[in-house]
Amino acid sequence: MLEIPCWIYYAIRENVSQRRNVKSIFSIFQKGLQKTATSISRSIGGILTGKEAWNESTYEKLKAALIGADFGVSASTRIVNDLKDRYDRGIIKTTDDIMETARNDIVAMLNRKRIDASLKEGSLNVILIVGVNGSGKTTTAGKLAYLWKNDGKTVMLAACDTFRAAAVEQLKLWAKKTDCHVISSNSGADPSSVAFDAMQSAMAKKYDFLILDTAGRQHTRKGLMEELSKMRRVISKVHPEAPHAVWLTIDASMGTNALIQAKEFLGTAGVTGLILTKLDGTGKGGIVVAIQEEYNLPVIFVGLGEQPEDLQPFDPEMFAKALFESRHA
Ligand SMILES: Nc1nc2c(ncn2[C@@H]2O[C@H](COP(=O)(O)OP(=O)(O)OP(=O)(O)O)[C@@H](O)[C@H]2O)c(=O)[nH]1
Ligand SMILES: [Mg+2]
Repeated sequence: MLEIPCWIYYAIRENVSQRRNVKSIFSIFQKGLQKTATSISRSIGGILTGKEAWNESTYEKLKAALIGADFGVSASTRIVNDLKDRYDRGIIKTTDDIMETARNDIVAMLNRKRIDASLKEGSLNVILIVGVNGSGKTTTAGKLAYLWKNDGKTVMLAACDTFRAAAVEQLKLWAKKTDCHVISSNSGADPSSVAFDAMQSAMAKKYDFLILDTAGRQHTRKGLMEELSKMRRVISKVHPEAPHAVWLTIDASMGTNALIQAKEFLGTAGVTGLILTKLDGTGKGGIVVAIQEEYNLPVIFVGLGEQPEDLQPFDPEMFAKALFESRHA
């Protein structure tokens, strides 16, 4: 089973009891994944036209439909092989059966990945948010602050993107919206010095969470990637266990480029988990599966829309159910 740290679930389940329920969380997944779900149901729905027997062409079309939604060759092949096996054994025969099999296979694949649940309740958790330009780092930092504040936790934000003045203002807006303290400096300051100040302040004031927003950087820019390593070193000098998590935000519409980004950041920034953003804006949400299959990196959160509550802890069951609904029936 995927071991999501229990505090993440607490964060969301507590919210649930106060304001929402599992059904409405599922509706966020459903709405956010609508484009991918529609593209899947269109492409798979048209494959079985009559009562004819399934053949190689059926399987090729099924595989192409899955690859078209960015599930990746490996996951798509596994699902199609499973479909073939089940059809040959007479267990399945309809489009509904295809959807159900794919749904179950995907849940099984996603649940196979384990994560190091090293984040704790009752002490400071330092989260470093990294990623390429425009991938959703600042918005995600703000949405995480929103989520944890609603759970009654104390959250500090640190504007370590000192590259763009607008970035500090953007984070300050989130701090205001979520009623969180923000540490910032002048534009052009060393991001590591902002991180250092924020670390000292969050520790002294016994915050539950410190979320560090960083500047966007292309994974190909060596100097900027080394800047991240320096930040990590400075942070760990203040607290040997920090950062407790390094989360890479990836724009879900990036396709295979997302896989390349993940690889580079994994190497230099010590990424411990992924946040797939903007899933609502793409018909290729299968990338969530492809990226977990390719690297042993768990998807921790998914961005399913523009609203603060649209950042959700990743739930394989809800994800697969939202994608493989039998809408055509
Ligand atoms: N629809 C949608 N939009 C999102 C999501 N996450 C982020 N965005 C939008 O994506 C755009 C870029 O987000 P930012 O948070 O500024 O990205 P960033 O990585 O901080 O950008 P830089 O700091 O410039 O590297 C903004 O317009 C956000 O509103 C999401 O899950 N869904
Ligand atoms: Mg930003």
